[in-house]
Amino acid sequence: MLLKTDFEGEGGPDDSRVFNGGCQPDNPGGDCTKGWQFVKAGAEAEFDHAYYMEMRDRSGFDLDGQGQIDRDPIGWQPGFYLGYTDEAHGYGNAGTDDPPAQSPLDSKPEPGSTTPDLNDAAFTAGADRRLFTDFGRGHTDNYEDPANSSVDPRYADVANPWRFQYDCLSFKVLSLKGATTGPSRSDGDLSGSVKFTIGKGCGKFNYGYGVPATPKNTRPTARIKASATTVTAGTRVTFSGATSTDKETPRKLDHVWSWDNGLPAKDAVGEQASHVFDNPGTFEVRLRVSDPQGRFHIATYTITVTGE
Ligand SMILES: [Ca+2]
Ligand SMILES: [Ca+2]
Ligand SMILES: [Ca+2]
Repeated sequence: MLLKTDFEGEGGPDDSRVFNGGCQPDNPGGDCTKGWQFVKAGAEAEFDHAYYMEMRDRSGFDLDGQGQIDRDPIGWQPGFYLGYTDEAHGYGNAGTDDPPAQSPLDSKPEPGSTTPDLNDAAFTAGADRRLFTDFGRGHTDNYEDPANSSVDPRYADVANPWRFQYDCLSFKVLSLKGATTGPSRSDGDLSGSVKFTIGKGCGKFNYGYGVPATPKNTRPTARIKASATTVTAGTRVTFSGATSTDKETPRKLDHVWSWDNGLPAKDAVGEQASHVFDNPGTFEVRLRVSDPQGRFHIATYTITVTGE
């Protein structure tokens, strides 16, 4: 057997079994062999399933294209545009099964209709076009969602309404200025004030711009080894802190010793140190080990010194 995996509970993009293909060095992007691409089949896809919002003074095919028919008057009304996309479902508002994969959400929807009036889709400061919410009973848009049989009482005759009940987004258009069509220059003159409420139903999407979280630094663990535990006065005892550890930087640690019953003295530094105990008594040797970020740990070791 060469490979046995379900690619769900194991593996990853760095898995050596995931071969990403290769390109010839003198023509990157041109002559490439096809390879595997790692997809987390068991996890939620990082496709866009999202609302897109923008102030639209005009729509590309309406200000000059006039409702896509050059004899028609200008159709699309300026305002606050709310677009919905579900890349996992596909692309476009045609060619996919209902409901659309991308579609403007309609400020004055006609649930169940496959030929809705989208010229009034934009939200405006008008009393009947200023609110959107997917909280509670939510928003029900044009078209149908065959996968949904939960009828919206507001549109009781639609058996399979396309309902938005994500507890994610709610907004109210407070005011709009420049809300006539045009001018024809590309930046338009539309501006507005919109109040948003964002709920717990909104997911997170990683566009790759975030700063990666730096892993948390842990403190070292100080350890002391000594050449003796009980000595006679005047004997040199050697100490080693070499078995001290640190998860992140085990080779970059500072060692500070104190011989004098733990007083905060810097009697010696370095991984190895030694000391002559001249007087009888019990001495607590301390080793303070710190990492480059300043996190530290202290170990103690008791030396008993007897009279000569
Ligand atoms: Ca409409
Ligand atoms: Ca305008
Ligand atoms: Ca550390």
